[in-house]
Amino acid sequence: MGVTLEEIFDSFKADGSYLSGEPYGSGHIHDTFRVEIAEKDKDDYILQKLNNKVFKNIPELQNNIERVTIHLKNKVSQIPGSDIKRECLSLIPSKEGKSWIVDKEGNFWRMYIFISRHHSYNIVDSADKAFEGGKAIGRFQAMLSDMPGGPLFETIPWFHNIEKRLDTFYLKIKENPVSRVQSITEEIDHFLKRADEMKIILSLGHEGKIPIRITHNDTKFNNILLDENDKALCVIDLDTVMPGYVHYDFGDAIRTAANPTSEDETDLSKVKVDINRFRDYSEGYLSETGNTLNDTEKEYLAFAPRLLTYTIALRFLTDYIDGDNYFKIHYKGQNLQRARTQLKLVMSMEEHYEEMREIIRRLT
Ligand code: ADP
Ligand code: GN1
Ligand code: MG
Repeated sequence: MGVTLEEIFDSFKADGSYLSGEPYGSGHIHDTFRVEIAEKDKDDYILQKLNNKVFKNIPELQNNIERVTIHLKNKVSQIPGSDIKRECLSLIPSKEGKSWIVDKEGNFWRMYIFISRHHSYNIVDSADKAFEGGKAIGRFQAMLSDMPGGPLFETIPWFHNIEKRLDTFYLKIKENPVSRVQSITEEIDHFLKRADEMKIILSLGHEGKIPIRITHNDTKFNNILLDENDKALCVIDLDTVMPGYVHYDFGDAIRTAANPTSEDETDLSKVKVDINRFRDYSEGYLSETGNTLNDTEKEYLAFAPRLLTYTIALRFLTDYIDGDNYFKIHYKGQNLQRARTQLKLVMSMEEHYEEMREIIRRLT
């Protein structure tokens, strides 16, 4: 890279001097680095080179995150004993007073305080972790429910809109830009067969039966940080916080919290919904939101994991057909593997659907 991490770091008003910087985390979108500070008593930082192919309007994106983090900080600071630097993301202003910079190569960067002593899990292996994850997302939605200042900017238009996602899928199949369609007809059929039933959440929205709220929209479990005792700490990755249905957050979190394997597990016999983890997450989530959700929202919670797992599987396969332009991949064919793994999870959720509905009924 022509610009060094240290130069980027120096463009922000940090407290402390740069010691080292290393790639960090397993996000699929940005390039994330942890910056270690020479002084041991000072906070480390997270530097992110923002993906502006995915997020086309960085100033509006950052404006959203400024609004959201200010509001969350206000809420958290009212809780006695709270730890403001670890329970919400803290953006660091640049020396020019903005919350991002553009480097001499035209790349956008932002910086946060590194949340110390956190645990981040790609796979959830205990009841308590799932429960705490549910609590974190429930509380996050509750805290944002009275954010002032009008609707947030839609950082990715139609992000979870399954009709639009299907339109793009059909278009890419037709274009077949890198000649991969021939080899995945079986997977394509699985998506086509389920396309109609996936539109139910959108229909409920159009009919006015479920409200638009402020949602996170990317509640993969590794975006929920737990503390050193594995208690809910902080929800991160705020790029897609915008108007949405609660089902989007609930469904995406279950997709990861209740799958005992990785997102691209190759042994499909291991990929299935873990009903216990589903129950634990639901309990945590409903302990924070049970009083605010309406009856229709509750009734369709159990369907949400099927929709979100299907949607994200569809996006992985679309990206595979397109030649892997969106999600970061670490080996050839990873997007196809992710799509297959997620499809298998959809099927398992279908098999266990009645049990999932019963669990939600009992909890509400
Ligand atoms: P992406 O959109 O690429 O997933 P994220 O914002 O989720 O980017 O960041 C990637 C990873 O970096 C996270 O999963 C988490 O492990 C880590 N991370 C991000 N922000 C922080 C922070 N403020 N403190 C500690 N770790 C962080
Ligand atoms: C991306 O940014 P990250 O890695 O937390 C993606 C999500 C997908 C997820 C699949 C902005 O999440 O929508 O569900 O990968 N984020 C964006 O793992 O597209
Ligand atoms: Mg992330």
